[in-house]
Amino acid sequence: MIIIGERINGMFQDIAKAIREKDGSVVQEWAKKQEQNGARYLDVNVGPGSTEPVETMKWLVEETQKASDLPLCLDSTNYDAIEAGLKICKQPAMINSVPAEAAKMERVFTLACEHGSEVICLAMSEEGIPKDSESRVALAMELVATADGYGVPIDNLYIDPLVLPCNVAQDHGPEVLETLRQVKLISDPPPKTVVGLSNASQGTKDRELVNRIFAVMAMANGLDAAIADACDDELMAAVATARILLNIDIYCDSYVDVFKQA
Ligand code: THG
Repeated sequence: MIIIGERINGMFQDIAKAIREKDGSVVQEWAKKQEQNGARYLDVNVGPGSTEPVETMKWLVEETQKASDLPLCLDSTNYDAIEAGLKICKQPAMINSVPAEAAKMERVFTLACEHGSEVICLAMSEEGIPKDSESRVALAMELVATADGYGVPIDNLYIDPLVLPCNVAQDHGPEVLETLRQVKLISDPPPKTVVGLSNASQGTKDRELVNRIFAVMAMANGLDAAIADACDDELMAAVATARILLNIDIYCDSYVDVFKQA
């Protein structure tokens, strides 16, 4: 499983402050720190309630790219902000994200074709997030079929079954895991899968424990990527260990260090 570092997000107080004060050093530090700790992509999100999402996205992308060459995961529901970000990304990016809604799929899949982007596809529609795995998988199939119609290669698609906090939506947990399994059966080759890992633990007492346990459970069900806290060493060690136990990496005595350096 690859880690998409979650930390450059205006949801965090220090990033919100950096945005307000146009202090790029904070963004650059998080970019470097996450890369050093094993992140393979960096999520970039202007945060909720941004007054100028397009300008802020451009600024965050520029500051991030000053400090890291990792590909970016442009995280916004504002597609003008995504497009502005894509135009200045130095290498192909990931668009985060699109739900199964016709007008949004048209905009995002067209952008993805123009820019050679990967796309995170959300298992939700106008009606919201369904509970049962069958409905989530049906939405995933709709997204995959529609992307194909626009010419987006299946290798560029990540299905996100949508993780909700376990303290308020406990019954969704098994449905998310089952969706991860079933998505691998909908096409050959199948799309990849991704989750927003820290969602699982929002509002819970021992967040890091919830995150790392859910991470390895999801990996056992075929999870390919997670937007997660790359600076949580216990999480990164759990992921490295699960990769060994799932026979994804070859065992060596220092595999946790190797995972970070890879
Ligand atoms: N799927 C996709 N993209 C996503 C998500 C997803 N992007 C955003 C989010 N979910 C993943 N990123 C985060 C980032 C932070 C937190 C959770 C998920 C988080 N933040 C602290 C909180 O809410 O308690 C607040 C910050 C602070 O400590 O100041 O938990 O699911 N495709």
